[in-house]
Amino acid sequence: MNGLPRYADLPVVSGAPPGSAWGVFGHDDQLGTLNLLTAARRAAAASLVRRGATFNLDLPLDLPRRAFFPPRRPPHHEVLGKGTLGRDEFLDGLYTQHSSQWDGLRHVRHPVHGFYGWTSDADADDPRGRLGIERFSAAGIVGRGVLLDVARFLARRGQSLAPDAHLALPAALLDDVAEAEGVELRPGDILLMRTGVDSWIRSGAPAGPADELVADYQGPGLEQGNPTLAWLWDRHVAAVVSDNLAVEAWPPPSMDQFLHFQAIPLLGLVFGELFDLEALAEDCAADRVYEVCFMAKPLMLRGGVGSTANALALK
Ligand code: UVW
Repeated sequence: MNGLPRYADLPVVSGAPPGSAWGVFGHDDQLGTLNLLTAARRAAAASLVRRGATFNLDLPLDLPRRAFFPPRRPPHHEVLGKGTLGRDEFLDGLYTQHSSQWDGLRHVRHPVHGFYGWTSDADADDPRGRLGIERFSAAGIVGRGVLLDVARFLARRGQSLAPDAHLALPAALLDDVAEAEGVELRPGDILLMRTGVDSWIRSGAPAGPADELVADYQGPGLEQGNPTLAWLWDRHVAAVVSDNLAVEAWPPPSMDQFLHFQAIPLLGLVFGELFDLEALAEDCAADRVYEVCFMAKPLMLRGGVGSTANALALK
């Protein structure tokens, strides 16, 4: 898909809010930037698989061990029929956005303009209405993934990136990381941004009682504001996947500047969060190949707001 407008030229249809991509993928679109994952791009991504190596990108479902946002919490998993010939099990309290996750287009509405693509609140609340995560599931999220290992890049410059301290990363820094890695971001790519929060969460952080919400968390992520939105839109990424809490730095300076409100409902930009990029990052640092075939199958959950990640990278 070529000829997409630049961020500065949005919106492209009358009746669409300022700074929105509504109508770019058609009036009735429900996939947002996933439209950029064309068949040709998926086929090209498949050709990146040379060794057949796979990398799991999901944290275990019970991590993080403490929730950052109410009412999320790790699920309760129970195995039934122990000591018999057959077993069954159930998961209780699966918050699809507790662990490695996709933010679907129902996740947030813009405070003034509402949900993506002229979707009414009633429609977004209807279990069979628009923007449910089942659309992402049916399409699949398959394409060329590009790992930008910000944590490793900064560490090489002597700057360690604390997983629990606020740091707003300018999007232009991603250009420096890509250049240092010798990789180029192309339209329709899935950007995999690593800050090192994945290793911190895997190590059992944040400390403290597992049943208590993490209060006043601060963490690294993309800087809020139009330069970041323009950077992401103008590169025409199909999705932004990160290992941190919210793609953006946490907390945002104010709710007016909350990147989620501009990116998801206005641009239809697809976010993946709390992914585990550590093993992939180790491999990329070793072989200096930062492009992968990325595959994910969000849950076929009708009317869903988000999904567990269910993601793999192949090299
Ligand atoms: C925020 O909305 C801040 O994060 P998440 O996408 O996990 O809900």
